[in-house]
Amino acid sequence: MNSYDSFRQIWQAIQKGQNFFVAGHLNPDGDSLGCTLAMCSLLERLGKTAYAYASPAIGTDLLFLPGLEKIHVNELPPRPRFDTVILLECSDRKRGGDLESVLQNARTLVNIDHHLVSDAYGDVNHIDSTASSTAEIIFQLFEANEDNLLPTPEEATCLYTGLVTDTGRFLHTNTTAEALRVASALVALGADVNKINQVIYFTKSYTELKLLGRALEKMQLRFQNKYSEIVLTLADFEPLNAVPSQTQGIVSQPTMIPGVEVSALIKEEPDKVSVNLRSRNKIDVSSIAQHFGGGGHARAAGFKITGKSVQAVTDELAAVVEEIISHAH
Ligand SMILES: [Mn+2]
Repeated sequence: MNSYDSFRQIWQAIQKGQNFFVAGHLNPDGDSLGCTLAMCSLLERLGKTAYAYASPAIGTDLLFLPGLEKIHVNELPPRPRFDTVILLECSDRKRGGDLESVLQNARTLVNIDHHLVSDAYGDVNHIDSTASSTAEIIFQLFEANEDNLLPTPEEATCLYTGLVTDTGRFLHTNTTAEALRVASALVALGADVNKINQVIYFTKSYTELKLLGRALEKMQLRFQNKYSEIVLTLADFEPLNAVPSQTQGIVSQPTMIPGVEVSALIKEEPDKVSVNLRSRNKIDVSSIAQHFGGGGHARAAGFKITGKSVQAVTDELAAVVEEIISHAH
């Protein structure tokens, strides 16, 4: 099915439904939240009702997003009966959390995603792994609409946030001509680029900067300096009163070192170990993440493990990375 067909099916699903449930993935990032908000705003403009959901929490750097107060954080509806459920950014039907009660009662399930390995679990699916972000796809969906509906300035701000965060401020290899074209169109439609840049990129707390310092201090290069490993334990977080979500951006730092192919940030959390992976250019880290039950993109991926020590996870990951690095040319 080409994208024209799936966009047409999505518009048909939007026209047919009245009550919508819209959600992105767990631990929502800028793309997930931006798309959820833009989609809800669009649905409301069309006279529909939309229940926006995110779980378990929203990062402080995303609280500026227009319409954020409409999101039900960690709060599922008491009577989960919706005509249509729109899942964004969810490579499988569990990525949004425990939504089975909502999904099973929905008449139509729409799945819109750009992840490399994504199940076509919806009644209507639009999966495009060439898209930089789901925000890029949502903008294309607008363009595929026959009534000349365009994003409002607020919706444009939400979608631009998805684009700028998923492309790492237009620095990652997914910064395609199409990504830039969509970004340009969103700016023309009134996306508040200055505010987005100020809040997301030019604001860091004292704690976050101290944590960055601690992380860089602990960075180790292994396997002919092709693998960078940073392990942050509870003993690193506690003295700073820091939480694992305050490590954003840290994992990308080591990939600036020439020769480093894979960077891993391994975080000990009270109930699990979570790992972020980045690749400089050759190695597909999503396949490494999948090995451990996680997922993501070729250049950015991650996974979480419960019931294992941080040392065990560190060792198992290193063994997998060593194997892959030794076979990469
Ligand atoms: Mn995304």
